[in-house]
Amino acid sequence: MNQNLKSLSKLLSLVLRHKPQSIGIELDEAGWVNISDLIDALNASGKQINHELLLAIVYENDKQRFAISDDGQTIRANQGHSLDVDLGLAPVDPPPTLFHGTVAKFLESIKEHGLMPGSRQHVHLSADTTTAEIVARRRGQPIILTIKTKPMVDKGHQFFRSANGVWLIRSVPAKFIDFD
Ligand code: HQG
Repeated sequence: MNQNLKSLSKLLSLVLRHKPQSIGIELDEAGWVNISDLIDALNASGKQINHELLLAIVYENDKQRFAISDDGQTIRANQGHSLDVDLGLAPVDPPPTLFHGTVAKFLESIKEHGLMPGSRQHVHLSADTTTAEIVARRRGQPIILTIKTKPMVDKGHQFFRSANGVWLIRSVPAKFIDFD
């Protein structure tokens, strides 16, 4: 993906996950916005983008961060929202082990409070350690935490999987985290 597409993709993440008001649009309760309205608003705020470029950003995106509705009219972010949107995901049975990549400076707090979503709606987990490492490396030397999911499911915790394969959960109490 070239630099222009990358920076537009970052802007789309900002607008569709966190701050639609920054370009004067609103998302519906499930996080969708009309594609033409989005393009008009981006153009009005000085960003050069058209329908073709938007589709290129969506389909070439390394993490498939965005989804286009079946009728092709609307777009939303697949996960990562801080906005209170209802993605309409049904709870699914997780694999026995999931992973979370973090860094040393957060460990004490995670040991005390468990994994918390911070500004986002969910804690993000991954099914493989490689992905968890990539997530953690954004912040420094990766520390990979292992979460045994069965005891959590038994206690009624619900796991969701976003359209792009990220595991989402409201929180992970410390007792379910393997820190070794
Ligand atoms: C940490 C990117 C202190 C947590 C990535 C993490 C991912 C705590 C940070 C996606 C804590 C939150 C999400 C506690 C958790 N005390 N720190 N109790 N509980 N933390 O960015 O998982 O490129 O909200 O370990 O690739 O790092 O944007 O979550 O370090 O998939 O699509 O608090 O964002 O995807 O940070 O990353 P984030 P994350 P995109």
